[in-house]
Amino acid sequence: MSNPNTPSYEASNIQALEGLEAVRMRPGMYIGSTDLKGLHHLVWEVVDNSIDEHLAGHCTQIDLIIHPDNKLTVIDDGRGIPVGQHEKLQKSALEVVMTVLHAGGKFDKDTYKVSGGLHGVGVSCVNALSDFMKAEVHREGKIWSQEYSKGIPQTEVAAVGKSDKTGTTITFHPDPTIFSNIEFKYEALSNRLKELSFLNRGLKLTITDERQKNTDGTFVSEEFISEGGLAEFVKYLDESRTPLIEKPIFVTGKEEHVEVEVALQYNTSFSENIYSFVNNINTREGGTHVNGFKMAVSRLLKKYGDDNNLFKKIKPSSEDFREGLTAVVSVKVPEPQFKGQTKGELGNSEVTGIVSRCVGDILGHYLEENPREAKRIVDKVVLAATARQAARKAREMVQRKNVLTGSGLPGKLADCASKDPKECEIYLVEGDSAGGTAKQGRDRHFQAIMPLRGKILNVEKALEHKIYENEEIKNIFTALGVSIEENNEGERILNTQKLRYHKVIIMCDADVDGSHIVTLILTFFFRFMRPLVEQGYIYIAAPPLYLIKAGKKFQYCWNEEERKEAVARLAKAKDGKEGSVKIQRYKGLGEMNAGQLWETTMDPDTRFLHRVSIEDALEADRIFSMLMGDEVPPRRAFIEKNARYANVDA
Ligand code: 0RA
Repeated sequence: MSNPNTPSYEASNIQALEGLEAVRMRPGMYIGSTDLKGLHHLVWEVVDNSIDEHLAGHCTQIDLIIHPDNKLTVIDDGRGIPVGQHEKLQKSALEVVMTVLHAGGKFDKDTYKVSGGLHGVGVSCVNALSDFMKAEVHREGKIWSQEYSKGIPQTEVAAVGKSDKTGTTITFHPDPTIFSNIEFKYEALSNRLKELSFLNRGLKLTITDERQKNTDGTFVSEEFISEGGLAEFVKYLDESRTPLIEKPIFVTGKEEHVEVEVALQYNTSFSENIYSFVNNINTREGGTHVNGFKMAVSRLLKKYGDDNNLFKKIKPSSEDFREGLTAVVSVKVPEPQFKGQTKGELGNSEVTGIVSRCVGDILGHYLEENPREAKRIVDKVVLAATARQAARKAREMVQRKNVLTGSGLPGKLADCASKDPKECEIYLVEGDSAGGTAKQGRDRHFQAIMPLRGKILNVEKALEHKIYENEEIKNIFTALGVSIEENNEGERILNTQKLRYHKVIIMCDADVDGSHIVTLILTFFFRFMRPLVEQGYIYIAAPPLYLIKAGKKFQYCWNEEERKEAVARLAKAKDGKEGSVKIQRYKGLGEMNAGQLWETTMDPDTRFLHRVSIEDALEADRIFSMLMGDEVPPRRAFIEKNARYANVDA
């Protein structure tokens, strides 16, 4: 009889198969979704394993290659996945790591694993969702290789050559029967690699896209390596803002196996931007590490201001201490607990005190040793507190006025008949004339229209109380039924309980000006109504770019591909000549009549709506600051880089 605690070779195979089958049956449970996000999740799952090798001190470079056939390769120079016999399961450890769910982890305990978060399901999960995968390991003087399909080994683990290096190379092809789209997005991958380079100082990350060539014939590629780490990250985030102090303040520390790294900088703007990470994973909802950070900032700045008699009659709220603050808080926690709706919030309570102490120590010394900088920061806090008092008065004026004027809805709003927010939509339309067309075209039962003059929404340089005096902004607040309130700590909270529409749809022209207006409006939402973005209420409408006509037949097109296809098809149906097909390029919404606007852009059965993610809004905010901010060089670089998009209209 064999030991019942030791599964036989057969039994272990059955277990592995059942695990893989579970992943294929319910991929969403393991990787969140099977859309583009889920697809990219596969990549991060593999990359995370290589980053773990780096965190353990064994890997200096990770290369990512996108192949033309939608295969993707991740190469690292770590120790290589062990290839020896796995005692219990009686097969190569490589095969175990690649095919047994949750077996991918290291066998040593002192490394920081990302498990427990969104990632950390193991490379076997990626294997299960790939119709092809190959692992190549350089280890013990040899190259070892094994191939898989849908997680099932297609070959034995075999030595296929000699090597004097160590490392792991994983290549996979996502299973097209699982994913709706298997085309990797270069931008998404390269943005995250850049972020990872800041978070892992000294680690070299490269990306090569074999689908795209430069003019000199080489493949499009980038290389990221950050010597400055988080301080450089903060500089990058604040590229287009004016810094208040010369260099970011940098904090590192370690307590009870928790590693803390923080960089912070104050700028002359009025917004607060805190990015936080746990074991390299973005914690969008913050958590105990961010709380610890905020506590330390308030505590130290308050003490400094009090000791030096800088506050006089003003009593700053905790938010006032963070106006114009950009910070990155990164912690490494051995066993992170994630909470919240999207598991984007760190829960480990011991981390609050650890971060607060580390930041407090270093910030305290910094303020004592740099009195000029300290004064500048505290003066900014005083300004924030003063402005907040003015803003409160302005807000109260606006909100009181609404009560006095009955319904208080803006005159420009063409409201819908339904009063059930769940079914109601509001279109924020750029320009009065397009607004008029939308009013005629809409289904007035559930669609409300509010014309906007987007350019007036320029919120970059305005003081907060000025913002509430802006007619367009007041209209948006009252039409949506949301208000800003203060809690006991003086923090501003967006009250969305009376939100009147569950879809807020931004509709602008499909040209460069229109996309600037979208950026502007998104930036406004990001800064003043962020919860609406986070809760998924904000959408962007997609008007068509072309109308293709041939005789009585016509077709709307949303991109170049569709246009080409439609021209060819309609020409064929008519007389075979492309010349007899008429192509109308829609530049503005104004070029469509009410019926056309309804059928292409507003009819829920046929329209395309893009739901705005917090990442979209964040990027809009960055672009916006760059276009509107004080610093000219990044703006020029941005416009030059994006000139090719601008040409669409030329
Ligand atoms: C298990 C144990 C060890 C390393 C790895 C797995 C490992 C996994 C991946 C996945 C991608 N790259 C990787 N690199 C390493 C420790 C090996 C040792 O102790 O030598």
